[in-house]
Amino acid sequence: MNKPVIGITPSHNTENDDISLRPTYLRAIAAAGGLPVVLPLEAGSEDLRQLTALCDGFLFSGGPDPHAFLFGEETQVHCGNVSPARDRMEMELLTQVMEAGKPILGICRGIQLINVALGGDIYQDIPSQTESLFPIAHSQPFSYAYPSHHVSVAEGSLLSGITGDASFIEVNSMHHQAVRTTAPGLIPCGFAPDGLIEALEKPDYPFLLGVQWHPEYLWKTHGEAAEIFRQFVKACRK
Ligand SMILES: [Mn+2]
Repeated sequence: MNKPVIGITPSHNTENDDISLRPTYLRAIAAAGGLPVVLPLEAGSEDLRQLTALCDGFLFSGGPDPHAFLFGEETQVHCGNVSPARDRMEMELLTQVMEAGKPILGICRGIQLINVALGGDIYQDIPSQTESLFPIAHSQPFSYAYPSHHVSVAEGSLLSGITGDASFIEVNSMHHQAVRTTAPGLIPCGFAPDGLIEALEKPDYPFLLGVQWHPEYLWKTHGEAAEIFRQFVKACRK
């Protein structure tokens, strides 16, 4: 039986215009039974349409900050690097993939990109735009292979179907931006102890899950991280 083909959006080095992808994304998808392929950044509408038809599911990977113009703001002083080329490709790809109704997994930048594309917005910089009595290091000071904070999982959600009995899971954290206003049609399904939204899903869609953490660094040691990839690839089989 052919494996589901999972198209993964690439990282873009805006200094030298290279694209790349950390191999742990590919290994996580492969371990879950999928066949991962890295998508090209330079693909026009027609090419993206063909790629949308070719792949069975799409992973929107981590990366730089979505440009503030995408959600109607000016760039603030603590915003990080951006890639307009990647913004364009991913925004257009997401539109086409959603028209086709194919499964979508967003990781880190991915959850932010999905939320912005569907009409929500994000904090451009968590430390300077939020005040919490319970500060959490969302840019963790140690290896991504170790979890650094917890996420509480909403009951009855797609995510809870993945995490099973565990309603309070351990995640890593390497983001300085986060979902602020949730886009229409999306619902938050995971929260950090400081209240930040760490996961989003779309209940009326075959499979659309965005997570703010990086399960691709945890899948070997944390069952629910591996299960995110397994359930995603399973949805792509249909
Ligand atoms: Mn976090």
